[in-house]
Parts: sequence; structure tokens; C-alpha cells
Amino acid sequence: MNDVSRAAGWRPHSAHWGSFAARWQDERVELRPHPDDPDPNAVLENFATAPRHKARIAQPMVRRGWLEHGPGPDERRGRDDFIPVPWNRALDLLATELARVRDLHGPGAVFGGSYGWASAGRFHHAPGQLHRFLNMVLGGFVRSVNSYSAGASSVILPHVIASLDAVGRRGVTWEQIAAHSDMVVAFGGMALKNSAIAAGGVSRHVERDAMRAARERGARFVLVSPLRDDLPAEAAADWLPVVPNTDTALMLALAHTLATEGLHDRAFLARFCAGYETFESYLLGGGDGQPKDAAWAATICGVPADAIVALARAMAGRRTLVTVAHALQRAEHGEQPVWMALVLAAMLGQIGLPGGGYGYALGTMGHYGRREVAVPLPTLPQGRNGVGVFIPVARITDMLLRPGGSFEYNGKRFTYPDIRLVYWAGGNLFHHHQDLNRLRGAIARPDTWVVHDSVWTAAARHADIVLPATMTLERNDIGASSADALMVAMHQVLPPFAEARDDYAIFAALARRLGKAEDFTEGRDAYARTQAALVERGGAAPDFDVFWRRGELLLPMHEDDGGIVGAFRRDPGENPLPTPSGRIEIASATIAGFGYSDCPGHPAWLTPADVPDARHRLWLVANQPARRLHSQLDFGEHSQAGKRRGREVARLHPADAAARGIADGDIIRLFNDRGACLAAAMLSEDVCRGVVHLPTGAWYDPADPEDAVPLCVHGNPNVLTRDVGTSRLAQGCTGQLTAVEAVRFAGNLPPIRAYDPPE
Ligand code: PGD
Repeated sequence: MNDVSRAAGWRPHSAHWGSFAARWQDERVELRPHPDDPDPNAVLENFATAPRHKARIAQPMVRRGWLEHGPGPDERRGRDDFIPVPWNRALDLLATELARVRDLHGPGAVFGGSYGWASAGRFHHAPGQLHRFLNMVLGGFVRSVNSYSAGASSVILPHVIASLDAVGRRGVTWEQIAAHSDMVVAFGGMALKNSAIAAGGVSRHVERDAMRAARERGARFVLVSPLRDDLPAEAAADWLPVVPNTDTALMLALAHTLATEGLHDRAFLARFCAGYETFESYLLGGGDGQPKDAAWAATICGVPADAIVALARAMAGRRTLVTVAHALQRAEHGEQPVWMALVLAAMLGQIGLPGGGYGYALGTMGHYGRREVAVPLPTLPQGRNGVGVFIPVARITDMLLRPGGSFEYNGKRFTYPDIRLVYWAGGNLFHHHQDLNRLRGAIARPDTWVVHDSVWTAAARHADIVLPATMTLERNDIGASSADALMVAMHQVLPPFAEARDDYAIFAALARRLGKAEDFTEGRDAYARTQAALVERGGAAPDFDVFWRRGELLLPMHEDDGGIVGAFRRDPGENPLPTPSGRIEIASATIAGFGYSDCPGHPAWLTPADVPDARHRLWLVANQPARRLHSQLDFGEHSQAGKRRGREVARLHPADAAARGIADGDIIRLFNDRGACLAAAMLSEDVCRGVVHLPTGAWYDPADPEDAVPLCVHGNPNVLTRDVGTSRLAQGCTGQLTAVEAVRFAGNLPPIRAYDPPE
């Protein structure tokens, strides 16, 4: 950034949705995307009026019931009013409560899993700050493992090929697709709204141009999805509309065609894979007597048999890339499409070659399909967690409802801990978790629930102690992501709102009260690690002050060499995969040994339990939103411009709408046995028949919080989704899909109050 811009008030900054310069003028954030970004993200516009929005939390607040009666289980969470308290009082109360729980029950009674994306700055990363605080000051906490994004894939991939990061972050790149792919078959697509986002920031959005370049070179894209817009116009894809959660059947039929027509690469399977014979026997009908052929799959997935056969033939004998979106594994048996796509790619024999093979999660976030940064990023050390207990992240409700109960995960049996205090910073549980009415019951269980956030999310409204955090624009930080060369000196753009404080300052004040100030505040020079690595490589390693003044630094990146999968392909003897066989596991003795019927020893079609029925005839697709990241800044101008009559938009096919007397723009009620929400109908032929598409991120807005099962008047799909793990193997979140029904809503339209501060 030059001196003229700086003098005019512009400051470099970064968000998960892009790097930019900003200044605070006339109560608005003015923004300029980074000049090197070829395809800037309009989600940046949500910042404009966000810093002084009424949804901001102005001061520390304590729930009346907790303040008057002290800690304890309480159904009033989310229903009670709040009392403002001065900072010192709030911190004293919280420090006393933390000490009480630690002394009475031990740190193993504190849940600090606190899932959430928070903000892009690596120092002020709220969950990281919380974990460090709990480790250094309390001695540890019950943690969560894996993510809502990739719960199933992060567990199955290491069994069958390599870690999620090794496959997704250092495998097939967009550069390779632009230069080498002949055909890209994208299960779940690669929507630009998803790759426009990356945790820690993304300074150059390259995906649109890469698809355009591949297409112009003659590459063919095929989209397999219930939604036509899961690939951008630049890909000019052939769209195969598919019944949700049936991709595995379709992939099996593609594999069947390859096997029975002799189109599979036997040499590749013999040299690089283990277990093909076991799988082929199942594929051809061994065991259940059902060949997994195109005619069989057509009745399940809705793609005509001749189209399946034609696609299989087209995929064979050329540089074909099979990609699978995260979305497919955020569903019942979500492990299966991840594994089966790998097997399909193995049969095509292109794995490890540039632009071919298997692209798990490509296009799902800006992290994937790029080279990786070759030096460690500036992150804050987390300390040592003295509590060895964990849950798979999406099992939070189960944990709170069934202390002492057992669960299975990745071949072992574990016990849920008895949690007395829950501490959340940087996530919105009412955005990310499923079956919110069940969750509300679980939230009543612990003694104390603490939330730091900058805004009154539903998660904050359900807490006992709510502490106002600064927004990213209100503090200095460093933005960096392992998939982006640009490290950004994130300068403060405007003063903090009201009494908001940085999470770090809050934890430091608590640590002081608990007699551990120095343990928490020492060793904070996060930049030094990156600088030392740069020096070691002999590259430019400016001092922190120089970096800060310049506003950014380009970090070195790894070669585009396909990572460990590329190395394996070049020499499997020298570079075996980190699987038990050292090869791609088409059948896994380890997984078979777990004895899980919901995740057997090779990929298989497992009929899901959660499917539309006579009462709920539609599939709900609850995917990532286009106009914001998750629930963040849902009140922002860009997000709001996408709503109709203040509600989130639900798209459905004109034929499904007509059958229900629903017109474009009508308010509809979506419901099933778990809950109901309102949304504004948009009719679209880009949505498969039998599907209603309601993205996530509209803030939960119960018509009457006193109800056990209130209507969400705004359109949060997680009142409808199921809180059941993908399988016993991974216990991932299944929030992407469920069965619902839709009717026109004829009542008086309730107001949206989600952004109003509580009484
Ligand atoms: P966000 O809206 O990003 O959602 O779930 P996640 O909880 O990450 O929440 C981040 C919160 O952090 C916001 O409330 C924001 O205000 C707050 N915040 C930001 N910066 C700071 C800060 O500096 N300090 C503090 N204290 N707070 C801060 C996302 C999760 O949702 C994900 S990753 C996925 S992939 C899942 N996807 C689906 C899905 O596909 N379908 C359904 N139905 N449900 C999903 N949920 C999951």
C-alpha cells in the first residue's frame, strides 16, 4: 500500500472472503479488493455498515436467571432476559465460576471444543485464544475433533489414501486443470461461492479463470448435482441432475460399466491399489446377487441408464479428473461417495498424473487445488491440553444429553464426559449444528454457558455470560492461509464498538484473576516463526516493522508436484502411501475389522434411512450460502439484498411449486417432525424436481422462544436437519440433506427480530 492511500485513511486488511484495503468514512466501511485479485468476492460488501449495526453486543451481559440463582442447569437459557454488568464484575463472576468448576469437577468438566470459523487474523483467532487460555490457565479442556466441513472425509481418507490435507491441499491444482484435464466429472460441483472463501483469507480467486481456460482448451465438464448452478457458466458443463444422496449408486454403475466393458486400467489397479478383487466381486453382484449396473443405479439416482453408460465410456482412456465436494459427505453414509469416487478414479488409472485422477474437495473452499505455502504461518502456540477427552465435533448435543453414555468412533468405543461449563468463542452453534430444537434441550444441561461474540447470534442469546468481542476491522492482526502466498498485515480500520474488547484482552484479564497472567501472555511473537523459516530458506525475511509498514508479504510456495500422491505415482516403492498396504485401499481390512454395517470394508451402496416419504415429499438441500460466509454478517447489505420480504430464499422447481399451489415470491413453511421454518419461495428450473434448496446462514429467529418447538420465521434450515452422525466410523455432521414438506404460509407474516439485541 502506498503512502498516498495510507494518508487518505486506507488500511490493508483481510477476511476469510478476500484481501482488501478499507477505510472508515461517514459511518461506513469503504472497501477496495486487493488489486491482484482477478475475481474479487462481493461478500466483502457485507462489511459496509456492519461495525455499528444494532446486532453488535455493546457491553458484557449476564442472563438474569444465572445472576439471580447462580450456576446450574436451566431451561430458561434462550428465553430469559439479560442484565448489563460492568466489565470488572463480569470478569470477576466468570473467573470465580471457572475456578469453582475446576476445583470441584476438574478441567475435564469444561467443554472448550468451541467450533467456529471466527475471523481471518491468525493471532486473534478466537477458538485458538480460548484453547490456549484453557490449557495454560485451567490445565486443559474437553476438545472436539474434526470439522463440520469434512467430518466424514477427514476420517476415511487416511484409511484409504492419505490425509485430507495431503489429498485436497497438495494434489490436483487449478493450474493443472487449466493445462491438462480432458474431462472433469464434478460430483457436487465446484461452485464459486464456496471456493471464494478460505479460512485465514484468500487474496486471489483463481477458480473461474482456471475453468474458463480448461474449457477453452477443449476440456469437458460434467456436473452431477441436484443444483445446476454448482458449476459456473464458464465451465459450460453438461448437467446430470441426481437424486440427493445417491451419488454412490451412480459411481458404482460407472465402475460397473468400466469393469464389464474392460475399460478399467488393470495395470494401475494391480500396481497402485489393494483390494480391487474384493470390491469387484461386490460390484458384479457377489454377496447380494445384485450387479451394480446402470439399470440398477438409474432407479436409485434418477440418471438414465444410457447416460450412465455413455459417461463411463467417455471417462475412460483420457485425462479424467473425478472431484467430490465436501457437501456429499455431509450426509448419511457420507464416507461412501468419498471412497467410491477414489475407487472410480483408480479404475480410470489417472491418479497422480497432472490434472487427472481424484480431486477430493476441489472447489469446496479456496484452500484446495492450490500450491501450499512452504513456511509455517504465524500462529499462536496452544499449550498442552492435560485432558485427554474428546468428542467428534458434531456430537455436542449427544454429549450434553448423555453424560457417561458411550459412542463409537473410528474403531473404538468412548464415553461422553459430564460437562459443567461450556465456553464458546468464534463460532455460532445455532448456525452450524443440526436439529436446533434438540440442541436447545441440551443447552439447558450444563451449569454455565459462556460466549464471546461481536454480535447477538442465537448462540450468544442462549448463553449465561456474554462478553462483547471486537470485530476484525477493530484490531491489528496478521492474515495468512496455508494455500495463499499473501500474508497480510491487517491494520485496524476503526475504533472498537462500545465496550467491545479483543478476545485476547478478555482472556488475559481472566488469566490475571486466576493467577496465571504470565502463562497466558508469554511467547506471543507469532511472526518470529515465519521469519525464522524464511531466513532458513535464504529468502527475504523482513523484520516485523517492515512487514507491518508494507502491509503484506509474499511467502514462498511448494512446487506443483502433486504432493505425496504425485510422488507415489512416480515411484510407489520409494514413496508408499501412508495406508496399511502403502497403496490406495479399494478394500480396507482395517475398516472391515471394525465391523460397522454403516461403513463396511469397501465402498458400497447403503440405503439411507432419511429419505422423503408420503408426509415429507421433498429433499431439502441445505448448503453453503452465496451472499455471506456461514452466518457471518447475515445482517450485512449484500446478504440482506438476497432475501425476499426479509426471509431467506428457498428455491424449488416450478412443477413442485405448482403441485402445492406455491407461486414465486410466496412465503412458504418448510417442516418435518423436528421443526419448521419460513422462507420466501423462488421458482427455478436450476433445481432438480423433488428438491427444495435453502442455504444455511439465516440467523435463527424463533417466533416464540417459550415454545418447545418454535417456528423459525427467518429460514434457518438447521431446525429441520437431523442430528445423526454419518456413520460409526466418522460421526460426521449430516446437515446437508433431509426430508421436508413445503406449504404456502397464509398467516400474518411475523417480524424478523433476529438482529434486535435481547431485552
Ligand atoms: P460462522 O457463522 O462462521 O459459523 O459454522 P461456524 O460456527 O463457523 O460463525 C462464526 C462466529 O464467530 C460468528 O458468529 C462471528 O460473529 C464470530 N466471530 C467472528 N470473529 C470473531 C472474533 O474475533 N471473536 C469472537 N469471539 N467471535 C468472532 C460453520 C459450519 O456450519 C461449517 S464450517 C460447515 S461446513 C457446516 N455446513 C453446514 C451445511 O452444509 N448444512 C447445514 N445444515 N449446516 C451446516 N453447518 C456447518
